[in-house]
Amino acid sequence: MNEHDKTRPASSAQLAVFGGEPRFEEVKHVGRPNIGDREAFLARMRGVLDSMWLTNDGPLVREFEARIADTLGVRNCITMCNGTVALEIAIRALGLQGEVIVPAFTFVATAHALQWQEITPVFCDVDPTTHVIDPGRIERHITPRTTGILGVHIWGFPCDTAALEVIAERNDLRLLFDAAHAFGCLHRGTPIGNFGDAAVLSFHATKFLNAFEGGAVVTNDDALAERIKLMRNFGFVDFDQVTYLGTNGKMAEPAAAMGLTNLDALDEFVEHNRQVFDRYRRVLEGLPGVRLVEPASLNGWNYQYVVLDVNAEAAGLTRDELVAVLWAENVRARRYFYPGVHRMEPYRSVYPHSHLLLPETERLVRRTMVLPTGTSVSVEDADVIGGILAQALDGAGEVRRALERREVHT
Ligand code: T4K
Repeated sequence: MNEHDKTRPASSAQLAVFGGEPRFEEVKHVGRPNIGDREAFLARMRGVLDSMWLTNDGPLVREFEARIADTLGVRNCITMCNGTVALEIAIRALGLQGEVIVPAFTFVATAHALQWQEITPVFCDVDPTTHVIDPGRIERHITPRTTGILGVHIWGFPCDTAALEVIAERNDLRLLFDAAHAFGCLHRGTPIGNFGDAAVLSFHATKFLNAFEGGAVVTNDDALAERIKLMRNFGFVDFDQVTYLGTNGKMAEPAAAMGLTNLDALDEFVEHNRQVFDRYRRVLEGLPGVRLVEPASLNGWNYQYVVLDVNAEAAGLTRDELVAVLWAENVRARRYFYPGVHRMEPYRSVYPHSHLLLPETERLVRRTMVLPTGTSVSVEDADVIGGILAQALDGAGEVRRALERREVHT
């Protein structure tokens, strides 16, 4: 009996799309939080309550910032209430205005953080292999209004930072990275967070390292870090003195307590993710039209996203059909980042033709899906999920007809 035989339903007729019972009683999600030692978290929270210091640059926030900076080997870490506000503040502190070049194959927050400040996101296509912004296509988008490049280390896959730094330098542009997915990832041996002018992290519940909600800007530029600190706290330098336009981007102590607790468990999280990924890789190997997308180097990756590329012609089923098969089994695979930010409002109405310059993005948003991983997904779950996919591909024609009958929508 090989790996596939052990894990798939005995026949495709048992798949839930044909009326069988879902393979999972409890729904399997993409993005269930990784949670460290509960007792350690509760002890920290008791300390917070006892001290009555709940927010505003509290001791746990400071400790969290020092630990993040130390982990990444970066001079400054300024935590925030979430990754989106961290992006907004970093963009403003860098003096970005006019137009900024950014990929459309990303979570919508990347572009919104610009548009929110009336800066135009100019969408640039991505590399079909690495899924990150294609440096070869950036310069054609530069106009006299361009002030920066905002690269996204999507899935924790590093951007081509060297090429982007050259382009930024040559054109006198600022270079910011959205590293929401990339905490704990290395690029050529250097922790992500050390490239460009600054990088933004997210500690949202669904991220590799979560603080319930949270984010941070990390930078080796001390002057920039000072500006960001002021902007995060309304521009206050002292009790009654405001020297800068600011907002409220502060992280509160409970978030830092969660962040610190999860930092302590980081090695366990990455090891768990790695084992789940390895099992997916084994089960999916050789299946027609389905490929696990990997970074150029697995060394120094956090394995937080299990990304599949579906070639519908070779698979006999489309990405959407495979997602529907999984949802019927209570596996909430996601179509990240469908339909592409350029096809979301307000960008779709303002730039109705932007897709013409984004052929690779258009292709990826139709082919890419993300499978559950993280500490709430076991290696055995990965076996079962891979087995469901194998079974569906085995009976592709019947599965398609069953889906048409069920009119399953995802
Ligand atoms: N840049 C990039 C590249 C990003 O991906 C993100 C966020 C940002 C910037 C902005 O950072 P933040 O401002 O969020 O810090 C989720 C997250 O809400 C979002 O943080 C994340 N990217 C994005 C990739 O995914 P949704 O709407 O797709 O997922 P959501 O919130 O429905 O959660 C997914 C699943 O996770 C749920 O179905 C169940 C599970 N879940 C979720 C939460 C919140 C839990 O089990 N427990 C939970 O507490 O956006």
